[in-house]
Amino acid sequence: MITVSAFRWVPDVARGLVRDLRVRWALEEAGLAYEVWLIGPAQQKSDAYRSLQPFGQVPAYEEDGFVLFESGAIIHHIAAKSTVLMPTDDKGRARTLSWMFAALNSIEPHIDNLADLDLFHANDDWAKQRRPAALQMAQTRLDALSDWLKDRDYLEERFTAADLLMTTVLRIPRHTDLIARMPVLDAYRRRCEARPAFKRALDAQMADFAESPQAVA
Ligand SMILES: N[C@@H](CCC(=O)N[C@@H](CS)C(=O)NCC(=O)O)C(=O)O
Repeated sequence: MITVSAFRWVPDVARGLVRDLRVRWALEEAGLAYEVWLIGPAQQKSDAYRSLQPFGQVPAYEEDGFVLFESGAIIHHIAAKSTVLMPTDDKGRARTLSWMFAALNSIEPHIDNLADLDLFHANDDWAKQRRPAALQMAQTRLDALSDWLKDRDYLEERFTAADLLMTTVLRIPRHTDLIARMPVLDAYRRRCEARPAFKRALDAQMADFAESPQAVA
């Protein structure tokens, strides 16, 4: 059996964005059953949890005693089990991996940086000074992504694990109109989110939060 860790409770601003969503989505695409292990702050700090996820973050992934952490590595592992998520030829797999790294390494850090400024430091003077440059950097990367996608439905020939990761990255700045005012990226995000597996994964994450309306230890 596969088990994925997720937070029992997060504030509204994070619901639908927490990174276990990626793993749930990949498992849904691959048609693999899974259980969710809901954790709170006390478990996050525990030695037992840190032995699974060294930074105390979610998601952690366990499959019959085999443990993985880092959502990108987990998605890569799941994708290897599913032709829905990963091409079968060597070059196709390598191209998919390039785009998986691009999502997590070339785009997500700049999007995360902006979200961190906006959601956690909006009233700090240093953040107000930093924001224009952070926005410009995120915009530059998104412009390049938009250029790549302008004549394509997906990052490569068809939907892969790279599109799954990229979509979850593009969801992060939903508190802004950054993606909404980029028609190519907005249509791409919507195209990927229209997949039934995405809806099942999102519904499952939201249902777990609905079980715990209050912050808990
Ligand atoms: N690079 C990690 C990032 C995981 C991450 O940032 N998880 C967040 C939730 S989306 C978390 O656990 N935050 C709590 C913390 O960092 O203490 C991954 O992709 O798995």
